Amino acid sequence: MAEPITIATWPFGKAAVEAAMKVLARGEPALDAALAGAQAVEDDTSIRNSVGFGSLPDRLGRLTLDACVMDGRTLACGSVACVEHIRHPAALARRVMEKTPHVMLVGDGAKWFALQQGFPLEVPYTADSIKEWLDAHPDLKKKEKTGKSPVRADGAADITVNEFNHDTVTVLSLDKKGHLGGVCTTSGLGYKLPGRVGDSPIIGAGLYVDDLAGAAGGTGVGEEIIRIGGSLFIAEQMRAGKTPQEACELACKRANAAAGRRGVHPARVAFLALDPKGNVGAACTEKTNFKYAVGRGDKVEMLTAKEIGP
Ligand code: SD4
Repeated sequence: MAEPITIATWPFGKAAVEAAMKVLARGEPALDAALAGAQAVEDDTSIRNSVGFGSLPDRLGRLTLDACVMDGRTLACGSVACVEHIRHPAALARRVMEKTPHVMLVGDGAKWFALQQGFPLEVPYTADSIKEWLDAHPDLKKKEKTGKSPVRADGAADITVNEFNHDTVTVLSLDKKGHLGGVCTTSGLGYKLPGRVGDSPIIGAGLYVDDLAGAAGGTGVGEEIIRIGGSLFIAEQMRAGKTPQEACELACKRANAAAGRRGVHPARVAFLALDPKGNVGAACTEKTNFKYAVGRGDKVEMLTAKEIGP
């Protein structure tokens, strides 16, 4: 019997951990727990700039969501990307895993599949999220100054990640039977270009879970995480004997080095990891200020990850 444990990204990860730990306490599987945790955050529209409905839309004001799930027992996985009007993309990703021969469905295809599976189509915007988009949209601001066209679909220059602009919850759980499960769900970077997909729904980038190695997840600038295959990299480091902490630090170094080759520093990414024995690790690149939640028994702790320089 393993001691159940759940870890999750960012301060809102606390709600995810609390929900997941209740499921684990009943002896249920890690993937069910991680999904319950992710859904608790998807459902909370009060968390500013958070995951799911109520979070920051793309440049055209459309909210498109990305999510994936992975079961460490079998490497079964499922994913949806750029899906609109679905409140629970992580649950939809699980349906892709369970009901189709595929791993990933995107855009309208994912939405049609959701309808087929009985998911309701819903309006994802809240009064606050619309106001925030209007206030912060860079092109609309430009219009105030220049009077020119308010919305452009080109140019990604303004894509930023800072400690106030986080919208991804990654939840990793270890259940009583010693199995690992993981879920990642996000609205992606705020003001992204329409159609943009980050690391979060990409198995091996935003999430990887293998009972024989460990579970890992990423958050931050998805482009940098995709470039290094962040979560698979960490899982492979654990498979080769590194601790979760060492593996996350190595991934940050690699991300910084890769970003540095394009003259970018730091990469602005963060990783967290959990091994099959219940050891936890987390690290972030400089200036990322990554906080994460760890639940063991009935305690939930908020921790700050170590920052890794070049
Ligand atoms: C993305 N990695 O879409 C996500 C963003 C994120 O906290 O993690 N924000 O690139």
